[in-house]
Amino acid sequence: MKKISEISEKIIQGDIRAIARGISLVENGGEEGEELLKNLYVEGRSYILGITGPPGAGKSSLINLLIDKFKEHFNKVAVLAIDPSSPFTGGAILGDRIRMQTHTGDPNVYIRSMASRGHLGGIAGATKDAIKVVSAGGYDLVIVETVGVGQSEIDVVKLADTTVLVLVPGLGDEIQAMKSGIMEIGDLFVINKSDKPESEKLATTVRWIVDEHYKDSEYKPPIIPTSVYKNEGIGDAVRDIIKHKEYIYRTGIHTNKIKLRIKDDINSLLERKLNDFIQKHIKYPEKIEKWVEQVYRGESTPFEIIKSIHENLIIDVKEEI
Ligand SMILES: Nc1nc2c(ncn2[C@@H]2O[C@H](COP(=O)(O)OP(=O)(O)OP(=O)(O)O)[C@@H](O)[C@H]2O)c(=O)[nH]1
Ligand SMILES: [Mg+2]
Repeated sequence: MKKISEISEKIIQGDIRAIARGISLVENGGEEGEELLKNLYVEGRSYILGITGPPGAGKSSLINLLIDKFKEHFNKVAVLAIDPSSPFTGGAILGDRIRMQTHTGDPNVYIRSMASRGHLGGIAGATKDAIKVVSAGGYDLVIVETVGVGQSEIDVVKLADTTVLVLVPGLGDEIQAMKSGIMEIGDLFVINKSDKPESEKLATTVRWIVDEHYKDSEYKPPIIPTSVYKNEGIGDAVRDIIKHKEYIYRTGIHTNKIKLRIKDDINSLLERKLNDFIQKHIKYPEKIEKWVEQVYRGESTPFEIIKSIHENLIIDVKEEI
């Protein structure tokens, strides 16, 4: 296998195969992935667009059309389609490939389906690392597609600079559920399949909820009707996405987002390193079973065990950091 330093070098040069390899390495969440990220750490270099919404809303079909328009604003576009490996969204990976295949063969468009595999940080952790790989590879726009509205999707949404929530007519109760919270994650609301008759009613409902929710704020999310079938509204969506981008850059929101991500990177790395240290130095794998037995037999409690570990640990810090 190629050395990690060689793969890193090639990723930075924009080599597609190295980028694909790099994403697989970080998906696996092992030491090689960490080594790679050490070589290519970047934050804030690419603009990250999250596209989320219920299954079958037309997210992939929309992205396929958006990419063409985005080429006027960005040099290279990467799409990471997140597959939460849930049985409810079966076939998503194949569907995404087919729906976005217009761009196969275009060296400036990279489309990849993501899985979490062994990553400790779950799908959000794997996505976060994959964003760094494509970012280091020179993709100045990274689009992250996620399905649904569960916690893991919300975690993924937090990685984005701008989030588009795609809704479609016929959701019924889902809109009710969205009133409480989900509405907060959309910086823009796209009402797709507006070729369908009920779509206007949905747009009105969403407008009402958004107006209520954002009545005191400077930024009010736009509501954009689109139809992939009729190729309508795509230009409007791109225009409003770029407007949001400009808004967050102008107001310092973007800077804050980046600093938060950096803080998160430091914290999770520190946590992992401390955990590794503990596992290594207190012979954790050998002792854990013994401790479990002690607690099970009522001879100790988790608190007492931690106390005795703590009393026996001598951590020497060379200097104030
Ligand atoms: N009528 C109509 N159908 C659409 C439109 N956009 C997409 N579709 C159809 O909706 C279906 C789902 O489209 P996808 O693009 O795969 O939707 P998705 O949100 O990416 O789906 P998942 O990734 O599986 O959640 C496909 O059959 C599309 O052809 C639209 O504007 N109007
Ligand atoms: Mg899709």
